[in-house]
Amino acid sequence: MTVPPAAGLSPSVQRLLSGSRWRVRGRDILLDRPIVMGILNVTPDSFSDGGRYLDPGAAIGRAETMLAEGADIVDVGGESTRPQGARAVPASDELARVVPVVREIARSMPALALSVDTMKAAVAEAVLGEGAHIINDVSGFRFDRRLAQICSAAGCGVVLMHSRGDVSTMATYEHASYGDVVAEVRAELARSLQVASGGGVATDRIVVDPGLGFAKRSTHSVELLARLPELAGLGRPLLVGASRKRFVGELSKVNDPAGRVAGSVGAHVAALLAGASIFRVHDVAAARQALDVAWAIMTVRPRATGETEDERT
Ligand code: HH2
Repeated sequence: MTVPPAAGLSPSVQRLLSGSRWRVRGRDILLDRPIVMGILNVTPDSFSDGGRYLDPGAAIGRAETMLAEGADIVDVGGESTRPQGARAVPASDELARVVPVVREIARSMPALALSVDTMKAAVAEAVLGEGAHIINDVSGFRFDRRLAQICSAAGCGVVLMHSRGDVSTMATYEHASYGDVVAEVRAELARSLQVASGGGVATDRIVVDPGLGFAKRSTHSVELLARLPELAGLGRPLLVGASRKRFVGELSKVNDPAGRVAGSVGAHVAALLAGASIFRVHDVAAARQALDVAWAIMTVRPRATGETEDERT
């Protein structure tokens, strides 16, 4: 008896298994299993881990731990967008924070794909020169149009995240009024995709992200997660950043971001079931374990009528 390998699997699993890959600089990231992106904030003021990894030695140690815990990508950020009182950081400060860390991770941890969370062309240029593979722009190419040309020239991977407003307001509710949040996020991400392709970025280098918590109330973030398959219509793999976010705290009634690990894992698994491929997380070991177990269960092919154990294997 022959049964096509994907028969009986859900559309989101079939999409994830359809041989898709994210082409980043110098390598392909195969999307045939959940991809874990570990967060490394080298900032004094990030909402959940601000100040912990500002020292380059501490940051490198954290990257080593995340690699050992199963991270595929590490995302280094030098500018916080936290909900209360985030301020734009001058490029010189951001560079001083991220460059030494990026340089050392690129040298000593080649197994990690290296992403840098920045909205500035000058920072992107510098870190790509140090060996970064991916630029993660939470403005979705809204702020600095030169980013698209720089990413195109470097052939790096790009994360286009949905947000509204500027650095000081993008994680607040100031711009959080929507008719249909999913339709509007989808349309605004489509504009970011146009800017990227206008700047020459190849489509297969781009992933999109609904930007949970960015100009979104908790109800918006939850609805986006529930209706994630509608964003798959943009034709690009989906990255989701639910980790320790305010909506997880509100749903679980946990104030301290560090106490939201289990709730975050619940959101990651729900996002995987809805078709997300890449998960930006603080707690790598917990995410890796949960996503791998969920994925193993999701990819068991249902038994065809009359099919025996021998025929299945
Ligand atoms: N969330 C944050 C920062 N960067 N990038 C992507 N692609 N998706 C996200 O959801 C996302 C992101 C905010 O979280 P964090 O880095 O922990 O905090 P802060 O902005 O305070 O540094």
